Amino acid sequence: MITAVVRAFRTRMFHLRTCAAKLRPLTASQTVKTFSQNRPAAARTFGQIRSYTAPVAAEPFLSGTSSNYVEEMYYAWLENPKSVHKSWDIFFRNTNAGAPPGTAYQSPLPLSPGSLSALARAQPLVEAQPNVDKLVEDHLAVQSLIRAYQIRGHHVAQLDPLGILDADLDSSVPADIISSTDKLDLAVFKERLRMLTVGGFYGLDESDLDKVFHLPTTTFIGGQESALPLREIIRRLEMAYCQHIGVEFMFINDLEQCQWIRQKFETPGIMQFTNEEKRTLLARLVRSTRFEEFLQRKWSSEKRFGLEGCEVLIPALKTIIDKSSENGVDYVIMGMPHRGRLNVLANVIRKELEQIFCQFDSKLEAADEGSGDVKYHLGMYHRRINRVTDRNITLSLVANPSHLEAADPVVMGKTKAEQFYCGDTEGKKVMSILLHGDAAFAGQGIVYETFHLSDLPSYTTHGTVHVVVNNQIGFTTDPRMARSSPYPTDVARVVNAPIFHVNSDDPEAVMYVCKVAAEWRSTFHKDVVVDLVCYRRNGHNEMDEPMFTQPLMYKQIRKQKPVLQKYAELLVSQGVVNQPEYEEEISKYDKICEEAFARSKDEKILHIKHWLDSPWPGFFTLDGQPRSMSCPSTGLTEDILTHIGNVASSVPVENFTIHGGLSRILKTRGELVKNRTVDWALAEYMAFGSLLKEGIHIRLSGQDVERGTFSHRHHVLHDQNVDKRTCIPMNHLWPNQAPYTVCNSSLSEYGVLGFELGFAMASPNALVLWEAQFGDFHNTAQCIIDQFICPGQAKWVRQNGIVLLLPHGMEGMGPEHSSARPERFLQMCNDDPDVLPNLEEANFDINQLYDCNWVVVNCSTPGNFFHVLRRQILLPFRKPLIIFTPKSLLRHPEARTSFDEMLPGTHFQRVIPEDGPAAQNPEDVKRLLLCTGKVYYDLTRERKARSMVEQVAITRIEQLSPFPFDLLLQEVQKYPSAELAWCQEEHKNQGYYDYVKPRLRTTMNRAKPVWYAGRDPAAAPATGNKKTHLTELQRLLDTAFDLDAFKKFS
Ligand SMILES: Cc1ncc(C[n+]2csc(CCOP(=O)(O)OP(=O)(O)O)c2C)c(N)n1
Repeated sequence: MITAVVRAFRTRMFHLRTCAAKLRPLTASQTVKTFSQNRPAAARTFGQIRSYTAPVAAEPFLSGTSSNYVEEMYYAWLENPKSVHKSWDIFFRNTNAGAPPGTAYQSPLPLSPGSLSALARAQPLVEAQPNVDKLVEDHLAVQSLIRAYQIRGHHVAQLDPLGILDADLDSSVPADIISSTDKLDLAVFKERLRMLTVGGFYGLDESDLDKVFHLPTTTFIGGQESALPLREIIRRLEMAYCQHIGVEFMFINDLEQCQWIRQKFETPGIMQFTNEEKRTLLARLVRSTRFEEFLQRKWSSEKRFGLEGCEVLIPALKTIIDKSSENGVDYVIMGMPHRGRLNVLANVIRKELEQIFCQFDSKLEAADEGSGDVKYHLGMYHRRINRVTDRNITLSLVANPSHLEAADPVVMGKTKAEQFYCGDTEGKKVMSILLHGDAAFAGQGIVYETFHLSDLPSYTTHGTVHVVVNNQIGFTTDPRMARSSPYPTDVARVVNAPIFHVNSDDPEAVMYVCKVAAEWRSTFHKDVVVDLVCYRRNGHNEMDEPMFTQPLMYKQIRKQKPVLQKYAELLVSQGVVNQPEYEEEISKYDKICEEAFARSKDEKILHIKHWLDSPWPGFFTLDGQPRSMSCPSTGLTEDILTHIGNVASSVPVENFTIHGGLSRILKTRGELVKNRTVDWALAEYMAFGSLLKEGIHIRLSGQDVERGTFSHRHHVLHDQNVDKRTCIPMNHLWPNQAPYTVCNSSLSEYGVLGFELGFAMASPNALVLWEAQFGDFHNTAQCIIDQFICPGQAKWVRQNGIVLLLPHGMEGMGPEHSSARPERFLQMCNDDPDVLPNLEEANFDINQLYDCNWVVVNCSTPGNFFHVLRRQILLPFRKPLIIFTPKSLLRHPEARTSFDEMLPGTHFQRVIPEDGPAAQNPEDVKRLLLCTGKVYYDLTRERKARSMVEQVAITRIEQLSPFPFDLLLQEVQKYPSAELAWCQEEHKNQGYYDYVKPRLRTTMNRAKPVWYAGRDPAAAPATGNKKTHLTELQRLLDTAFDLDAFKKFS
């Protein structure tokens, strides 16, 4: 049946096309060319419009979008002949009646506005010979015109409150829309209309302005009407797209989403506010404005990065939150830069004002350890009732460094985690809002990386609302020097996020846009951008003189009436509030500030802890201390080890065909388990699997982590016969285990590491690991390492237990694929190289861990890797853990650990002492070689080859930082006659030497020199030449075992 209808329709459409094929076509050149006239910014006037009348028979009339239009009409006509314009009705009737091509059309009647009813009286004249060409062209022109506004209307919207800059950095008016800068200047408007219509772009003429045109289904400007006179069509398009809101959305390749947006902005009268809403908006503006004024009055010489010029940000955020709360969200996680941050804390998050004010008192002593941070970087967590919706809402502002946009992925990661832990799989309860500056949004690559996480299954937070405080300046730099894209927001287009530009001096337009943005997010669960085009009333900070660099802009700003004043005047003129009510609102808030200020003077101490963005209830004692200062054994029972090993070497689902090569790998694993040993992959499996049993969620993310860059892991099995069928055996270990997430990430380090750090923030009861691909690729995430991981606790009190797995090793693979740059991590450790800690202290090792900023290890055995992963969770506090992981050791036959070293009672070994013949007769040992990681295997092989097992002892430092002073002191004392040498495969200015040497000297009270056996200093981390690599290796081994090597220096 359906097929028959479709066939009939196709035949009819073919006939329609044939009828229309004789009509004069719109040419390709007409559609492709851009008709822009460049004009100075201040004068968007009407330029010469090119006329397109030359007939070119380049394409049949009814192809492409033109035919879509006719088809659309035809469908509508089939459903209801009255729903289309009379002329189309006639056309389709004539066509169906078999009228020959070129004769089916009849011109529409010219109508003046208000005479729509005349249309209904039009009669079909099958036998008449209408001006078919013109009619069809006119309809298509009107459709194109509507589309042109939808696509390009934002280019002429009045977005700059100062009226001097174009938000899109382009002063030209697109030639296919009618708009003028000054909507009130009717003369200008008419002139533009005349130029565009009369013989202009659309080939319409003035008489067409009063003709009625059927509206396509791709517009909502008609409201209840399905047809409008052209003049009214243009007016409504101007109202929808060229006022104070610029809607950029036509790049979105989803019809439903485009329709949704059109409906939100085109429907006549849709932007309505009740008096109550207007009064709330005014009150919020009062708070926002008076807060900055209060700070300015009290601390006129303090930097606060005030919001003046974008005070509307506060009601904007509150509207987004209100609307989202109404739609079911009860947790909002926010990230933002410096600008307006204190105001957001005070008026959006509702941090107690006295807590904010006392941050301005530099004499207050900090109660917490660490260096703290400036007041406009601190985070915050607050739960309260949303007054508009009467629902509970939790707001969290993530602490951030000065590095603009660096917090973006962190916020996303934290949001993802919060969603994960409350089972919010669609982002209906937890959402994120990210604030940006215009210069930073356009300039910082992390913005792009973060956008690219937004729709990936293991990273999506189901839509972020981005708000750009677009004050049209970045410090002193003009946007024309700061970006190559028209808007600072263009980066969002890559993920099909709609972008709503809005003039921030029109608070109601801002509120409307924010409401739509929140609705978009809750409807489609995708990102959306609100671009608040505003200005910055002061310099970059309150001390800065902006007139040095932006004299004209700032002359204009001096004249600019503050938005609060403008809006108050508007509401007074509308009778929504009266002047005394407005003044009362102001004095009420001023009083609140004054009272809080008085209370802030009573504060004796500054508690950074009050500024935590992610409290971990129950993990610490009530006063924030660890519940113990010890760590239980990290070993496991034989049963558990065997069970995990068996699952790791099998396929735990039925009818699942794995690759033959993988079968062999699993078989080898099975044999290892039978032999009660583990290799690297199995050790990791055992650590993860056992923690999952204990209810610890594990998330491993990074490039190609599912298989493992070196093809050793294979945590996700792929059915060789069924597309996309996978199995994660780790999730089949125990009946009530915690979930295991393993996810290949996008090819990003900065974004993904930031994301995982944010994920790890949310809960202490999860092991979150990020694995770098290998070598020094992690350095593109350096900002996350330097700004968050290394100093995070010191700056913001928040602990974080993220684990970085950094494949490292000099194996002749060239400069970038070799070194994970241990020197960088070690150089940032906070332990003092020159001071020997009190080694007698109880729980010395745990205290050391508690005091450090992060833990750096390089394990030489799979067993130790297993223990350190488990220790990470069994410790009563959280520290970032940096692990240099091996490459060749993954398959090295000697890099195996027996179950015996993983049983209950066993621990992570910070140092693995020599246990061979040298250790039996330590007095005879001539040299104690200290090393870390894989070089140990080269050294033992060489020592054996040289038969020096009694003369040379080799001890491994597995935990580099905090430095195991206690264990090394024992080692050094054990070999009284031995020279001490540090051996590493890295170059001398890299690796561990500079870190280890002073600490070893301190350990033995500088009694002996610490010699060096390793590669010479170098600029690059490794040679790209395999032979050179081997020569260098042999040279360092020669030095390590030449007992005369250091004589010349002593
Ligand atoms: C990554 C980074 N580079 C440079 C700076 C120094 N800096 C601080 S604010 C600023 C200008 C930011 O402009 P914009 O993003 O437009 O925000 P606005 O200050 O205008 O609100 C710059 C360059 C920084 N904080 N972070």
